[in-house]
Amino acid sequence: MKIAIVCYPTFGGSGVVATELGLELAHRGHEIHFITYRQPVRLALLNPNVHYHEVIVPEYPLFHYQPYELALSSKLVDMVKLHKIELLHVHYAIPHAYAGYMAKQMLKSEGINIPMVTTLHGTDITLVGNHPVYKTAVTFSINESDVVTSVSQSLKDDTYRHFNIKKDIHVIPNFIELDKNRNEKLISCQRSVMAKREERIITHISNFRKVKRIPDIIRIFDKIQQQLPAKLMMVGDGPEKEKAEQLCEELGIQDKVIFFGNSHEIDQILSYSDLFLLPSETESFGLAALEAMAWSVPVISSNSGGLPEVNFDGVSGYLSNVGDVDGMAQNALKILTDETELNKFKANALKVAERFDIKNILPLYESLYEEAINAK
Ligand code: GMT
Repeated sequence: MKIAIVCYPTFGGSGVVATELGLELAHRGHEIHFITYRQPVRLALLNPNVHYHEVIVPEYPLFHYQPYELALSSKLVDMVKLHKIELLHVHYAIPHAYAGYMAKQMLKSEGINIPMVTTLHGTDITLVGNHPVYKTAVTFSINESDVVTSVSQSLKDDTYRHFNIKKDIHVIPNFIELDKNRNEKLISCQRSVMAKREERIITHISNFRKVKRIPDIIRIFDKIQQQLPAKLMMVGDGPEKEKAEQLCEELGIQDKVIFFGNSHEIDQILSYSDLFLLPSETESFGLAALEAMAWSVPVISSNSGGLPEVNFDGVSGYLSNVGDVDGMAQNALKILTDETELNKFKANALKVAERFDIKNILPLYESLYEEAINAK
């Protein structure tokens, strides 16, 4: 199949999922066209089936807001015609489903009928899309999609709860590539640079937005490090980062917390981590938690949104109510203080992650694509 993928090219989970999906589809022989405003961070172009088309939005001083949706829909129409693309797969409803709908309409006027699959990722429904300013257009573009998917059952329920959606929503969970090339030598050498042998390594990865409850992470770690030697790896960047650095100073733990900023070395960092923290206010899926589990790292998380669908309480880690810093710290210590317990949780984390192997999930997308193309 010839498929166009529209996504955010940043470090965010929706862009990562879209990129990994496109790469694996290309690997399986499909022709994939990424259409976005910058090359996605995880996009490797060295595959003859992978194409990247940049959406350029010229700056014009008359516009207070540059019209990205307009440029994107034009680009979609041009690329569909040029490359005979058969299907659009847009990730994150805002504004991609809206631009995709416009592209479909323009193509229709030229006699080209192209199906659009919209994948809902979370904040496009729970935080941003739900805002009255966007709600009407988001509802419209979801209802006008040919196929709608969501990354968890929880997100599907939220979508029906918050929007007047008449379409069936297919749940296709996020996935992970388990058989990545794992270079043992590099990994062991990096661990010794980051922490002493006896120190447990605790990690958090996100875009440091309010929804991630960054201060909770610092406070949970503070409680852990009072009981055992530990280091905290904070990976990513965003509005809450500075406040987090200040809190570390106030608590006197700044020498035990490393702020990496946005890093391309996620796999290396996870490979030597002992525990992952994700106490988010809400999380439609929690891809970062799954990435950690794929490196045999148990997860301490909140029990909100889709997290219970990924992190199994008492198996791959523990879940607590949002804001229960004491409970999360106690659960973390249960895992970290006993070597046998830690090893049990590590093995379980990997076992649970195996359920989300890309090899099991990708065919679900492929069969939806085929259905949509055949239904044209
Ligand atoms: O977590 C974020 O703020 C980024 C956001 C995104 O759209 O990139 O992530 C959302 O999509 C990910 C991939 O499907 C999910 O794993 C995240 O749970 C979801 N984030 C939220 O629901 C807050």
